Amino acid sequence: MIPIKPILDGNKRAVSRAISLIEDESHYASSLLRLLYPHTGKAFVIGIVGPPGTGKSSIIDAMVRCYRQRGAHVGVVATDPSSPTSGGALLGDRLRMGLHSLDSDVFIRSMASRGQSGGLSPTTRNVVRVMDSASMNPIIIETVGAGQNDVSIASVADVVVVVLMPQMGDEVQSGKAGFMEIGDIFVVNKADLDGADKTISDLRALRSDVKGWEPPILKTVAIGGKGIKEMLVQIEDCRQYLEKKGYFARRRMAHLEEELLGDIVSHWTQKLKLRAKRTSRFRAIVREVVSREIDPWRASEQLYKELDMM
Ligand SMILES: Nc1nc2c(ncn2[C@@H]2O[C@H](COP(=O)(O)OP(=O)(O)O)[C@@H](O)[C@H]2O)c(=O)[nH]1
Ligand SMILES: [Mg+2]
Repeated sequence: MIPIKPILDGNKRAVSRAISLIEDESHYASSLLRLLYPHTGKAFVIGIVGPPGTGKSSIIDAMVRCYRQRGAHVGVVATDPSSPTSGGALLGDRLRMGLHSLDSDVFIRSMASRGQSGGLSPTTRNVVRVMDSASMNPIIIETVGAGQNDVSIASVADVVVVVLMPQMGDEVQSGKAGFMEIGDIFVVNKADLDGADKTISDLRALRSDVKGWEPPILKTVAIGGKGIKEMLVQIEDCRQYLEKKGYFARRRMAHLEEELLGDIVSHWTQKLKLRAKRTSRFRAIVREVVSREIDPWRASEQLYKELDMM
């Protein structure tokens, strides 16, 4: 049994070990999470999402600096640890270069990102929970994708900040990448480069105000920290707006619903696969499909009916 007290006390090594267990899907992980769960739900979770190279890690670096000045214990989960092709540096490296590594109240963890759309790994939620139980607050998550096929940042974070930059590809600016739907706040970073105003007006045309909240569009220059304080004010305003309207709690409830449904579906999928394979009819019908006696669609329909009655 793993003692939870050191984790709750915020011992970095204990937190780190707990996260490794979760990533390795160790059988200790679920019993540990059960014990930690009652101690979670306190942290404000901020999602920072955007294409590689837009400056998310640099923004987080500047955010951490601001939060540390206020004495907060900050947790960071980076699911885009390396994007060498786009010029994005390792977040860990970037932060290690700064003073944060000497700071015992900042905890940074990099994780492999999943899938082509760059969504979050299903374990990200639980990694956040460990940090939350260790009283880290806020917790910042960095990810490259809107996660159409994986867990979306919008189903883990309380508030989502989309980071773009000038001169970006049409695909992103036309909203096809799925960022427009999930952003509570839009940031055009690298505002020191040409074309920032063009990106802002493109965004303005695409932005949709969800339930009365008109997502603000801000300019930042992460290197040097310009605009970061204003961004934190907007994040706080957004949170207050959501809380006042009751949307904050509703979002969290929706996140849990999605998680539970996802779990049920994956359990059932496993169970049904095993069940289907065990039936003698399954082998027989596969042979019939192979010999063209029956088509795959009718075959699955028939099998489904039989399994449904079991
Ligand atoms: N000119 C300029 N470069 C920046 C700015 N912010 C970040 N960068 C650079 O852009 C590159 C990618 O930044 P990074 O934070 O790793 O991006 P990420 O992939 O979104 O995490 C790095 O070389 C940064 O130094 C900025 O505001 N202006
Ligand atoms: Mg990065």
